[in-house]
Amino acid sequence: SRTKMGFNERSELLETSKITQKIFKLTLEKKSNLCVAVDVDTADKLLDITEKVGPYICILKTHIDAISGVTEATLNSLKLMAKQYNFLIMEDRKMADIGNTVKLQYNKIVKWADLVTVHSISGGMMLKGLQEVINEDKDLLGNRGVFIIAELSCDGNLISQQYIKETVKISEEYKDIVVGLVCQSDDVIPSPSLIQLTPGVNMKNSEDSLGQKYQNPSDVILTKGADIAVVGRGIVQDDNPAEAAKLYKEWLWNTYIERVSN
Ligand code: 5FU
Repeated sequence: SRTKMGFNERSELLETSKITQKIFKLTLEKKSNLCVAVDVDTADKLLDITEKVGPYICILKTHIDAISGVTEATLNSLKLMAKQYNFLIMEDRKMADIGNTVKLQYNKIVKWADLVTVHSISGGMMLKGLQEVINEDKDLLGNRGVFIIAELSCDGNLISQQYIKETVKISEEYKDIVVGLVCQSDDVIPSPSLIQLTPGVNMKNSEDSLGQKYQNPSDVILTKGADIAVVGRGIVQDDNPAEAAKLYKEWLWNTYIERVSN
């Protein structure tokens, strides 16, 4: 099964896309399957936290529209740090509109973010819009990828079993750009060539006051099937974000090793 296979083996599968291979390779090089959600409110904090957690992460996840003061220079600094510390940048935009609109939005994001998230609500044509943006530029081919939201971590969300099934189908139709699914359980992703990204991870809390549900690093990797775990406030709001990132990184990676070695 997918969860028993190592990232190395999965990266060598014929159906694994170039950009997915790049992610697998990066996790193995850094021994990190930690994605940090830098949910802060200013550009200065964004760069400050990124500098601190950079050495420990495979992906840095942003909600750039929630951060004030972000300029071209901010995005350039972010890209430089991504190079320096060897991580990918993902804009958690959760695009959800018709193909043409999504294409316009993605034209901006594609310049600085390696990865982007989308909702499948509008169906496959939206993915086609993204594919067109990527195919227009030779340098982007194989260097840009999409995570599709199949499940949400929050209480009371409206996603149904049927919606999840249809979402998986779409992900398989656009395998050249879809690197994986954002989901909460190990039975959503059928193919070892796709990555399970799972948010809602925290060692100290089990929920927040607005419906977020947390699991600890062991559970999320061992029983919920996450390949890469997303941690936000557990790291960003810690007194020492670098130490916290290191702790989460080691716990998550050791659990992944445990999962694939028995
Ligand atoms: F798709 C999802 C989801 O189902 N749950 C999430 O929490 C995305 N997220 C994001 O992960 C959310 O928008 C935050 O950026 C992050 C979780 O942050 P936390 O501080 O660890 O709760």
